[in-house]
Amino acid sequence: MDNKPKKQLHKQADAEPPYKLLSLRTGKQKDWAAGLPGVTNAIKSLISDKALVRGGKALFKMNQFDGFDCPSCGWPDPDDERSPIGEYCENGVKALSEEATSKKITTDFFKNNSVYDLSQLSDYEIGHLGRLSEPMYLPKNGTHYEPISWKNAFNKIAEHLNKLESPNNAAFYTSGRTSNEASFAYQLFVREFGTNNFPDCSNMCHETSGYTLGTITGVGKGTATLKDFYDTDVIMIIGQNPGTNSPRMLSALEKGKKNGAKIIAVNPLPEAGLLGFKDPQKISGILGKDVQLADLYLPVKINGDLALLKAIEQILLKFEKENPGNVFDQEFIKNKTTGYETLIKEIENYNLEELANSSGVSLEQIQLAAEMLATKKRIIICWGMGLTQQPNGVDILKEILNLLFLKGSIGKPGAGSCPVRGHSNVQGNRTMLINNHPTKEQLDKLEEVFGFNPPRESGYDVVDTIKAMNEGKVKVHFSMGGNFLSATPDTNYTAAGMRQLDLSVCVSTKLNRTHLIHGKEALILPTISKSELDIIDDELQYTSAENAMGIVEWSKGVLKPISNNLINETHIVCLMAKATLGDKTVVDWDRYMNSYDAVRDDIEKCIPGFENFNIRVKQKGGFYLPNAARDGNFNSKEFGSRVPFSITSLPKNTLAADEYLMATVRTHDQFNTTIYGLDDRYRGVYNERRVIFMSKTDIEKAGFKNGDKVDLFNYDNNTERVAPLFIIVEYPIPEKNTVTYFPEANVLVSIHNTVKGSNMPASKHVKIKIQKHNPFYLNK
Ligand SMILES: Nc1nc2c(c(=O)[nH]1)N[C@H]1C(S)=C(S)[C@@H](COP(=O)(O)OP(=O)(O)OC[C@H]3O[C@@H](n4cnc5c(=O)[nH]c(N)nc54)[C@H](O)[C@@H]3O)O[C@H]1N2
Ligand SMILES: Nc1nc2c(c(=O)[nH]1)N[C@H]1C(S)=C(S)[C@@H](COP(=O)(O)OP(=O)(O)OC[C@H]3O[C@@H](n4cnc5c(=O)[nH]c(N)nc54)[C@H](O)[C@@H]3O)O[C@H]1N2
Ligand SMILES: [Mo]
Repeated sequence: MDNKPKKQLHKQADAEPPYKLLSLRTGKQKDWAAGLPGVTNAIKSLISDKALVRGGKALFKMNQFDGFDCPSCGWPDPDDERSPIGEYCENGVKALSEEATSKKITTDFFKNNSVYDLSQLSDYEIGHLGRLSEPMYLPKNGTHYEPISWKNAFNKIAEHLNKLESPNNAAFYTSGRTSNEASFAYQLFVREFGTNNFPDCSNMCHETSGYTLGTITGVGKGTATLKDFYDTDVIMIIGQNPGTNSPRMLSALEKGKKNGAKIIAVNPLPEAGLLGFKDPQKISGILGKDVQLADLYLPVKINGDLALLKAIEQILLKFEKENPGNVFDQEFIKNKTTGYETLIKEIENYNLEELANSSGVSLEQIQLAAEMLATKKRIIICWGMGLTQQPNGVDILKEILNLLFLKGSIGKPGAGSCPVRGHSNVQGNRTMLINNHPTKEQLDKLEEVFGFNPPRESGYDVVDTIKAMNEGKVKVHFSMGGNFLSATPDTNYTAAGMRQLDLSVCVSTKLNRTHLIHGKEALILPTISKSELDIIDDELQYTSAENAMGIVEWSKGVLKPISNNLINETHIVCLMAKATLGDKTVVDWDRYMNSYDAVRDDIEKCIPGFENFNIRVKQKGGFYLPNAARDGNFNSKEFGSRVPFSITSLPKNTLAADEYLMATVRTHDQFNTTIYGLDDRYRGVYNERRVIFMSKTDIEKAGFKNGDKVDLFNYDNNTERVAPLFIIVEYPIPEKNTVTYFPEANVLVSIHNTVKGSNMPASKHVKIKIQKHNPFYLNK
């Protein structure tokens, strides 16, 4: 057999999926989420790809006490009752069938398809090729990936890392699925190698939350627990789409409502999962009885949240003056905060009508919201990407904290902050020290326990890494999971940076575009997934993860791995460390390779809250990590034990007559850059992803029609960015606001458009212009 790859002219792979339209169908938007269609759709997705046997078996073990952690979102599992048929939602099933598919990509497939050819597939098609099953290597000037032995792969990595002028010429990315054990070993290797360059998916996700909460309260995590949702007065859900992105949250909301809670939803889009709910796990839900969720829906303008919060505070202040002590928690304010007087003066300075105008919400509706909050003491405020990805996201979150502090709604049952995390272990990755800004205490501890000198200066985050690659300062890029190219902003700029690398390495379960937009040499290292058995020396291993509410629980896969040639993430780290550091290392990597218990023992030595880790992680339901802010004990570096009221200022959102604000969101059929399907059922959009939602008025004013083909432009920093060939979909959305899907629209998100303070890409606040489609722009 001819083993040589097919010869063909070297063509550079495309950083974006083909600009091809499918055939859009639109239908009615839904006003409730989950229920029977949810279950049927989920089961359909299990049957497709013949994943039924593998996926179906695994389903019953997902999120069970002795099972594995769902690979989808980070919403916690109930710690009392769990459904005997599995604790999952429609999108959890889709995530599972995506990774538990029986299809796999073999070395022959890579031999027959060049990297360029693969780039001509859509992301949906690439994802449906199946699981990666062998380590692959792309040589310099190569057109096709070739098989490589694991040993040679680790030697290549070592060779490249060791010839760098400085360890800071390498960057080590982490996506949020990596277990605590693999993450801890990973950061240990990277720091022993000598850098803090840890770009991670948090840098695009909840960095804004971690930064703000950490600065103000001393703990960079939320405070509300699942139990708090069951017994509370008001739940506000701002800039988050739980029906699609954390469907199991709907059960908690329903339970809270049953016990008397009111829900206020704040979102430019009337998302189905905010309005109503049918629980697919319950007979009443399956039969179609839906529960109304939001008692009040506030259609805020994109970035109008700060004005809205200030308006609510002003009305509450008026109530407080009429009824002293009955609206604000004066005791909390007196004992736990600073800056109350200044805040009050500041709130009073605003003109209420102007605030309402800039928020986009009518004064009557704002009044209703304030009335719902006025006499209530237990308030939970949840938020998602709608806030964290705004340029002034830090200020918006500070204003949320102002409101919680005025109401004394933090540090007590039934109340608190709830940044709804994304990836299933994104919070755990940070706890395990995947952090480009480690604290002195954390580094001192590593030094004390392991005896090497960890680098002390801060490293690169995602945005810094992309810039550094373009400036030639990062030459090796290693990805522990994820899809760096497609998840990051300014796709063409990022691609230009990736192409300058000497080596790009991805530890992955599935093929994605980051494998195709590579360094001069590239490696794909296939790994086992969460649902698969992880066996070392005949002994089944388990890993652990921390959910969005700070509970650490174990996870044990149940399926036979898709291939015999996969290595689990922890072993990949250890083998890479041994190859790179050789005799110099002070860490006993073999100990970690023999059993994850050894890694957990060292985590216990280095990270507070993990006492008796190996014993407690096996407890039913896991254990809570300490969270002083949850107990009402604040201890921030800057402010000490009293939390400050923050003075924030309103953003100047000026748009030219032909400019619009664009937010990029997820459809119901994707997990980040993994495209499960082509529909966005709840929003009534089928079989197309290149769509832009616009209001009826804007469509008419601009002289367009519903269904018109358009090109989208961004001109930040004097650079023209184009996303050609989108279809206008008329949608109930505030004027001058538009919505597109991520990752297709990432090409428009400028690398310079970032969140002040957290340096996250501001992917929900992109200034665009819209023009009638011109085929000229289809040439890449
Ligand atoms: N099925 C599925 N589950 C997922 C994911 C997935 O892709 N698919 N991703 C996971 C990850 S990593 C994350 S971080 C989470 C993300 O979950 P979400 O935070 O829900 O993410 P998005 O879909 O980006 O959009 C959030 C919402 O913000 C709203 N929005 C936009 N701009 C504004 C604004 O200015 N103000 C307000 N108030 N709202 C605004 C949008 O209309 C949208 O409803 O989900 C996680 N879970
Ligand atoms: N414009 C815009 N951009 C955004 C966002 C947005 O709202 N708008 N959201 C941002 C957010 S919140 C996030 S979190 C990031 C997500 O960024 P990433 O986490 O980088 O992206 P994912 O699409 O989740 O990564 C999918 C890939 O992970 C790999 N994978 C899956 N499971 C495993 C596993 O168990 N182990 C390993 N090693 N690999 C695995 C597969 O190969 C798969 O192709 O994107 C960000 N980008
Ligand atoms: Mo995320």
